[in-house]
Amino acid sequence: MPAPRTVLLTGAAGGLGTLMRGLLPAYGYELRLFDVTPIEGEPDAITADLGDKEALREAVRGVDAIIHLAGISLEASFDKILRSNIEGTYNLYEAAREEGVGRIVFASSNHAIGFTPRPAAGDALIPVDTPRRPDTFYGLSKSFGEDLAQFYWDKHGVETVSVRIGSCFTEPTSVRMLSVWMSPGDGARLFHAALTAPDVRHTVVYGSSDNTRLWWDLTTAKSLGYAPQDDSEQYADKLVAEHGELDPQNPEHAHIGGHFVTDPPIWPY
Ligand code: NAI
Ligand code: 15L
Repeated sequence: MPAPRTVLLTGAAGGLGTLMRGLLPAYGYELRLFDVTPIEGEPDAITADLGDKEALREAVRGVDAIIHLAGISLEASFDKILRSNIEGTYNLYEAAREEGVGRIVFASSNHAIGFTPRPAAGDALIPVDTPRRPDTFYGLSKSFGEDLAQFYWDKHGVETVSVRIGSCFTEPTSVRMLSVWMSPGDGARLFHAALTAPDVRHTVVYGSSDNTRLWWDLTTAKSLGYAPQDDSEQYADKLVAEHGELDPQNPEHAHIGGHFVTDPPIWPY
């Protein structure tokens, strides 16, 4: 596959989409933006829902690759998750297949494996082929997205890198995030690697910085050419002083998914 240049960024109005709109052009990408929420200052952005198959087909036409971030990013009723995340992701893959787009980077989530116990110090890191244990309907939709990606590779030859993102925000804001944080800079480095690595077929990777307190194995991400440069440890003293270390007896602290396991934040719309 030749190196992609024109990339459709779905979910471009969201938190991660906004960070990537700022960072990815430096890698030479020309971004086409898509979101149901209008984006101020971006008159060419496509404002449409993932349920609008015609709009999606037009949006993917002529792009070299897609970064698929759009969808409900927290817990919601099954009906809402079904419409935006499950049917919406299916609609996107169908549009890509119909228009001959060969590579998708899918924003999966750590919540696809949220009920996995977090490793204690000295335990092995969690591999990418650990059984999926979604912690929410949201996590279940990410698990579906990974299966959909595998199916579109096996059946139709559409390649995907499914990135099980930890927490991609400017700074980590909890002790859990010290383990799962992905700095925005490392996020852009990982998406760039996922867009350009040859022959990825369907590859699942964890999306985080190379944190001292890492819970999962970044080997597969690194095999795509990802070279993380950040580590959350610089924030550890402050966060541990504020909140204390994680308590293994507390179910919120004992699982990868953190508070999504016990009291997930609810999508507000
Ligand atoms: P966000 O909630 O800030 O952005 C999601 C965007 O998707 C919003 O702009 C929203 O308008 C759009 N959207 C929602 N439903 C849509 C629909 N039916 N049609 C078109 N657009 C729709 O979420 P964030 O944090 O930017 O995350 C982006 C993606 O990455 C999401 O898929 C999320 O599940 C995933 N992810 C993010 C993590 C993070 O740390 N930010 C961690 C793990 C996964
Ligand atoms: C996610 O999947 C969410 O989309 C994001 O908002 C964060 O909550 C993140 O996981 C996390 O686990 O911190």
